[in-house]
Amino acid sequence: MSSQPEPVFSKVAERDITRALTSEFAAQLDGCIESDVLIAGGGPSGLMCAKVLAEHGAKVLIVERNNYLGGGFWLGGYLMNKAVFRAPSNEILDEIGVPYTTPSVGLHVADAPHACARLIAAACDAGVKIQNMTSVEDIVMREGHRVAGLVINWTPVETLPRQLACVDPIAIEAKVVVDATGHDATIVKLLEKQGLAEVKGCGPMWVERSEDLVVQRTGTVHPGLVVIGMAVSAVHGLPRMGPSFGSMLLSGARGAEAVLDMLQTQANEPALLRA
Ligand code: 48H
Repeated sequence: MSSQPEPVFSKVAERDITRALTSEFAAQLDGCIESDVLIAGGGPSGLMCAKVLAEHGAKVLIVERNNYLGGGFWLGGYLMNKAVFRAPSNEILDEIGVPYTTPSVGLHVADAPHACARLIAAACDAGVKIQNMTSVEDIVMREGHRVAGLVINWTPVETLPRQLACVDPIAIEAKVVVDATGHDATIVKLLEKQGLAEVKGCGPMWVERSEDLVVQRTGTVHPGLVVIGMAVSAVHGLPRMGPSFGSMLLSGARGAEAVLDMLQTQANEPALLRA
């Protein structure tokens, strides 16, 4: 008679798994109802911004409508899985441990999936929380028109016919909101609907000008709202840069500086948060 082999895995039943998931999920969502910073969009600019902010001790949540983070960073250019980084943005690749080649002075090429995976890991390691499969539907506004949070819903809800899925969203609050939704500039477009902002749309490609301009124009567009990454191009009508991703990383880092300044100002003048 053959004896049963020793089990490999710990003794866990289905109910244990379901309970573990629901309690961890509830705890995470509860912990994210109020954050220092909410970042809409988990592409390269949003991930970079979140990483820097979390490294400075801020409580950061990324709200991402896809089931994966990384946005357009996974593919690089033309489905070739390679992404270009112009100096000095390769210093960020060094910092997060992404190998790259240097075909000519100041021009660096990395495997996009490797760079993307490392950036996601760096953001998670820094303590950034992630709510994926979650779409931003609207913004929370306070008197004085300060952006004070995001209205979110499960992504599948927006893809179902209205008569099947009339699910009300929920709101989460933050001291500062960041629009990192890429070409869509979703959060600024929501302000545009209220007549409080304008989204001009990206201009034609001109890499040399666009990357500098994106970083230079990164910053506050409305009280409580910072715009980073490709959303900066869309808002200000800047030229695009194609598969050159350095400006997305540097814009994320510059946006983090703008957020930290805003958090500092609010800490010095707490009445701003109540306004
Ligand atoms: C939740 C949302 C919502 C929403 C969108 O497109 P991304 O990669 O954006 P960036 O700015 O970090 O990077 C841009 C880069 O990938 C790129 O496209 C470049 C450099 N193009 C150059 C050119 O010439 O075109 O990521 C945005 C993220 C995505 O993951 C979206 O799913 C997410 O935002 N998102 N998340 N709620 N309403 N809208």
